[in-house]
Amino acid sequence: MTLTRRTLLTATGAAVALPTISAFAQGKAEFTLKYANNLPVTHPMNVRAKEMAEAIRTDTKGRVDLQIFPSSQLGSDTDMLSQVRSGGIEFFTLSGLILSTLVPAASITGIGFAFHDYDTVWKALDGELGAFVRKEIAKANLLAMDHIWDNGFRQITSSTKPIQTADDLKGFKIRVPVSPLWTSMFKAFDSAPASINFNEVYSALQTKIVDGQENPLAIISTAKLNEVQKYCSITNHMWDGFWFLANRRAWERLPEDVRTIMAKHINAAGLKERADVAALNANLQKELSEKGMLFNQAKADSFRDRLRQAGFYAEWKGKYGDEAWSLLERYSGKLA
Ligand code: X2X
Repeated sequence: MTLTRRTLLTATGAAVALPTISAFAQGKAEFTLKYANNLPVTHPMNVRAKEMAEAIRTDTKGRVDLQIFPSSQLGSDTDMLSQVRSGGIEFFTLSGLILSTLVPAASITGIGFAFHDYDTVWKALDGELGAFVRKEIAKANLLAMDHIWDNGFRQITSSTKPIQTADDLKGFKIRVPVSPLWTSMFKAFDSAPASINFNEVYSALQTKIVDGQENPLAIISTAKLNEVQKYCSITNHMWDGFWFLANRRAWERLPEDVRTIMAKHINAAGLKERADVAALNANLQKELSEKGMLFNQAKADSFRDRLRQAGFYAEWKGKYGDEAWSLLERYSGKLA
């Protein structure tokens, strides 16, 4: 029998289409993948991730079932980082600063007061600074998607007093994420930083193990930290984002067409999440005030000057090296 173009197409079409349709109908996917994160389901990260998983299921015709595990259900950030490295989970979103426990260069985007505004952040992160960090991440056998997701500019909350100037941070018991850069920064302010994973922050604040913490308003609100914190000081002391990480072996095992569809939807969801978070961070002050939080605008200069005096910038420039530092300063302007 000679195969005409028409019969060949029908044959392949049928062979591909039949199992796919029945798999879709039974809800049995060819690839079941886990994506874990540390944020509440109500945060834009999880809202956009849910849409993204649906779009991936539809566009792969049911071949991919991306299961989402929010709220540190699978463990702390430290635990989930181990799991994405071993392949226990395939995807994980993590702050570059926490990732720096594995990839030291990844914390460079969180240097205090480096970015003036979101415009500069996205220029840097979607530009050469982001490309540099992604290359460093790849050396650790993890893959970072093109577009980092937003966490936001961070603000300091407290149960004891408003933070107005750098002096108010002296001796202040503040929770910081598990990351050398965060600890170093608050040591430069003469605070007493305690490294605590996010899944334990609410109870650490509630039981007064620490008096304060720092996070963007979108997290303060969705994680209800205002229930256990009275004051919120707008410091904008650093920007933070979440790299969308994949276990490299798991990613490379996926067929190329599946990878293309997934990367497209993950990156698109990240861009939508950025817009959501920026809008929330701009508007939540009113809502949180109505719930009783007391806001104040801190004096950014006093914090920046203190970091400079304490040798914070010089120290980290030495750690990252001149090349990486000048890449940062291309976007931030002169820091040290
Ligand atoms: O742990 C935090 O404070 C958080 C949620 O902002 C990060 O993931 C860095």
